[in-house]
Amino acid sequence: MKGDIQKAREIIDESKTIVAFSGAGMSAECGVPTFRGKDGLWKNHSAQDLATPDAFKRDPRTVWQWYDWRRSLIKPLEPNLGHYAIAGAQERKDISVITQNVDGLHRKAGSQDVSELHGNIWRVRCTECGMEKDNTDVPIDILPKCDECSGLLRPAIVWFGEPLDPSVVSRSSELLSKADVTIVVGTSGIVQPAASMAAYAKESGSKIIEVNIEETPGYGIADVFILGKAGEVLPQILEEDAL
Ligand code: BJW
Ligand code: ZN
Repeated sequence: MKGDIQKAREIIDESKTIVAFSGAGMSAECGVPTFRGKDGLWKNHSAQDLATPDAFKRDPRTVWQWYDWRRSLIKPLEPNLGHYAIAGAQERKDISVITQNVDGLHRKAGSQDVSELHGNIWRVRCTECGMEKDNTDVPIDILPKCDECSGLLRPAIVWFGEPLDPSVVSRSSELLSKADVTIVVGTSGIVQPAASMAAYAKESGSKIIEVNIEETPGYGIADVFILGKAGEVLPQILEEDAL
């Protein structure tokens, strides 16, 4: 691990353009539950019943109750030292964030260029007119209505079977194609199309540093794999005076 940290620091040192590509493990130490694994959300909650457009059509109340619970859980949480290490590196490097997380913690830590592939739990969108806006109410009115057209509002999150926002995908592709190094952190690398993005970066010439508490399917493409927690490893590889 010591050697891997040193190697990662060298790669980052030589890099001008960095992308931090994060998944749920990035926020795990803050107290945000991950999806897979033994304490993951999908252990006790069915993705089919909660995170698909069909589920929302069938039973919007249950889906909203689940999001209300998650919003109340996330609201008081603070970013961890890993989020802050990424935000702090902006002073020295061209570093942007592409995240699958919907919790908003990268922005809360101060990262300015954040592409949210799967949306944001603090935004709502009208199912009738498409109006989208911030909403941080906790609790939120279950079955909230649009101010403009009284249509039913939904969480502005990408559910299974839904396409990602094309403008977010194209911006992410552009960033990954230009990256000297991509730091892949805390993602199981199972959910598409996000799961293919590190490979795309690699094909475009980016080095890959992966940080995870276990090996992942994408493990093979990493130039450096660091087994450890995001909040502990990222400061060690990103902060100037960490060693
Ligand atoms: C740590 C750590 C620490 C822990 N430090 N590390 C077969 C059937 C049905 C669908 C499909 C299929 N095959 C492919 C699909 C498509 C589907 C998909 O990929 N499914 C797979 C599950 C198979 N994908 C989609 O549907 C996507 N859309 C799409 O494909 O559209 C096509 C289309 C085109 C045109 C028209 C129409 C459609 C959309 C995917 C949306 C995903 N949404 C979710 C959440 C919604 C709910 C919500 O948040 O409110 O996004 S699912 C969930 O998984 C969430 C996450 O962003 C995403 C990724 O998970 P992530 O981040 O990797 O987390 P975990 O929990 O999996 O992993 C955590 C990792 O952290 C682990 O590795 C730990 O070891 C590690 N870790 N602590 C460092 N401290
Ligand atoms: Zn509306």
